[in-house]
Amino acid sequence: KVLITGAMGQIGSELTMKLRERYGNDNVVASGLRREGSEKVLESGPFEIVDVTKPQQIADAVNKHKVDWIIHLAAILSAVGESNPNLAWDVNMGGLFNVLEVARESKCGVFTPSSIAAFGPSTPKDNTPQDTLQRPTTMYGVTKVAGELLCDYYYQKYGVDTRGVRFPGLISYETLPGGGTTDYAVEIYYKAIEEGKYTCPIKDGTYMDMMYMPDALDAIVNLMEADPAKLKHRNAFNVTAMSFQPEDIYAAIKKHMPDFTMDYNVNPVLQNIADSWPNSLDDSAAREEWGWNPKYDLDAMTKDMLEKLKVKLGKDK
Ligand code: VAH
Repeated sequence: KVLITGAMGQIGSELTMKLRERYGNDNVVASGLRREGSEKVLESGPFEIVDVTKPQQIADAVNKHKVDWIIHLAAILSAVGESNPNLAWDVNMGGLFNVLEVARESKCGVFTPSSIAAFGPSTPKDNTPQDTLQRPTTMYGVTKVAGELLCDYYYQKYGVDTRGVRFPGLISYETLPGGGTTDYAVEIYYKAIEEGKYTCPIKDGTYMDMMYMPDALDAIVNLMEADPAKLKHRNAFNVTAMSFQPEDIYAAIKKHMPDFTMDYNVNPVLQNIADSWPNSLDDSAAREEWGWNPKYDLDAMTKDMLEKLKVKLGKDK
């Protein structure tokens, strides 16, 4: 049985539906701060109110449903984290610590994602290695590196089966991202359809790793189901599907919508964060140890995103 924290978020709302299809509705317990958000999640299986900063609420959900895997997605993302670093520390570090403690006591496995944000300006930027220098300069990044180390600690010291990937920016059409630095790559599709123009907050030439949500969900399932004997790494596998700059995603959309226009109004806070992150990751460890193999590149993602968003926004007529 699986408990998903942050199940109403950008990843959680889609992962819940995928896992319910795969493992059965009643075997996947969704949870969040409030009984609000994706109707599909609320109607298709069990839901619990869980604030991850309150350990008893995690323990109650785990005990009530006899959970043996916790997929911990509740987090404050990079941009929101810079405007509220204390909250980011409390939720990201406090929440993860609470989840790991409950997992230790209840003998659960834990999957929790790290991020390309776990790297900083002194990390090699191109083809960033799996094992390298990690001196992030955002509170979100600090919580991600510390989270990776804490998950390793709980595996080595207590035998908790902890696993995780370093996600790049994730792009999807179901649920908006929750205040990250890569959100522009989601917003641009909405604006292209709704307004035919977009003002980009990230400077052209700023490369960041990105991934379409279907590949991200496959990464979580494939790592969770991987043979643990094959895992040389445990947490924080580098995974990526593409790396692009604003001009590239603009051009990919323009192939389908020739009248689409884009200009720039750089947001210094977002630009600062983006500049501190890698340009492209080396994800060979994930490919070797558990068969990571993304399916969507920029053109395939753009074609699917525009098709699905036009339906969602009622512009497919
Ligand atoms: C963010 N979308 O921008 C998240 C993610 C790599 C980016 O961690 O904060």
